Amino acid sequence: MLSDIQSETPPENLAALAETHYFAANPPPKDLEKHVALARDFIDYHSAKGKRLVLITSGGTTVPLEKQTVRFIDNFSAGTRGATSAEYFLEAGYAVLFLHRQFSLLPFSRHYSHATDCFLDFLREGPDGSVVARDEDAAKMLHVLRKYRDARDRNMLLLLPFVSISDYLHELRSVAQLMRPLGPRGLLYLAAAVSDFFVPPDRMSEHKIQSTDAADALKKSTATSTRPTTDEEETFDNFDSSPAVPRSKSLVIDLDPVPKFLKNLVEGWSPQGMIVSFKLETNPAILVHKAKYSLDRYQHHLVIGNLLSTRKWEVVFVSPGSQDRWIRVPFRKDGVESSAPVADEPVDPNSLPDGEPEVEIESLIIPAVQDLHSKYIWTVEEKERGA
Ligand code: 9Z3
Repeated sequence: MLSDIQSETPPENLAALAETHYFAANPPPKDLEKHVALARDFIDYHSAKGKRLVLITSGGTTVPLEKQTVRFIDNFSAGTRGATSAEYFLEAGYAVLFLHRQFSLLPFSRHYSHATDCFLDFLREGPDGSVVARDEDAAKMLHVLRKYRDARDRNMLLLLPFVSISDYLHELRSVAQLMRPLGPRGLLYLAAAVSDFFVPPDRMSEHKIQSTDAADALKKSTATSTRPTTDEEETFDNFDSSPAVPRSKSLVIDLDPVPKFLKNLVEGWSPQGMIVSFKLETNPAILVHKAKYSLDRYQHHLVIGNLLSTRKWEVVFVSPGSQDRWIRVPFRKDGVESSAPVADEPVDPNSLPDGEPEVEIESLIIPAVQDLHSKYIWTVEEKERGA
């Protein structure tokens, strides 16, 4: 049992033990080897050129309830933060490895793929049966198209998908380890919404969990001779062994905590890269505290805190040895310019205008992260020069 081994293991080895156990017990995604080969080529290509490279994680991880998965628990995230950030990182000259939840928003296509921005709404029939952009949308579409083509043609963007929490962790570990040759020029920007709880494989049903007892009789009759024995008859319900309407079962799900691998990431998988994590909360009273707690516990470089209700309007940067720094998009409500919010308190969501901000907050976040990354590279290289 892992718990027996844990009680005899010094604390510094516990993270390594949890890692060995988790990755042995939870099978890798079937495309891991293919993804690793793609990631290796991409990273080596940019590393050889001395470029900066950012691994962005984006979208929510799922927690399957069955091995042949019909049902799963999901984490909130459309992938907006990750996909939008990717565009601004490309703009800033970074190569971008985009590890994202399958079918979540992607850089560039995000402008035309949301349910309210269906790409078909931007098109019209042209002459001779051709399809062209509508006149009013053409300029923006051309702008997005050019940036997209440029990123692809210069091999600046690699897209790798994941679905479940275990896919995500396998992919993250492999890619982070491949980033070592980049040294401090590697940046990990962890915006994915990662499940905290999961069903371990030894407790996971192989097949679809049944919601009624309708299949029970079949199991009994196929498992035995055609005529049930007295014992089997007794296992049937004593008031109605074959009800006309199958009875519904309630489902109680017992989830284990997902091991916290940020420590392993910081110390083992990517010891030289700069690591930025996001902290998502819904309660404004605990956001900064939780961000600081995370920084203290994992000893990485920056936590960007955000609240579900205001995440497109403001975030807070929490980093070691610095004042907390709120980054906000300017806004107007009812035609009035926002007065500067209290410096170190979350904005009241009721004071925000309806709809989307006029400025994407990632256009402010990425230059600020880039600035910290420059300082980080300088500090690491200075240390190496001194050593
Ligand atoms: C975030 O906090 C992201 O900013 C959002 C973005 C998920 C809110 P959208 O994709 O949403 O734009 O719709 N991501 C991190 C969430 C998370 O799971 N963080 C962990 C935690 O809070 C730490 S790694 O414990």
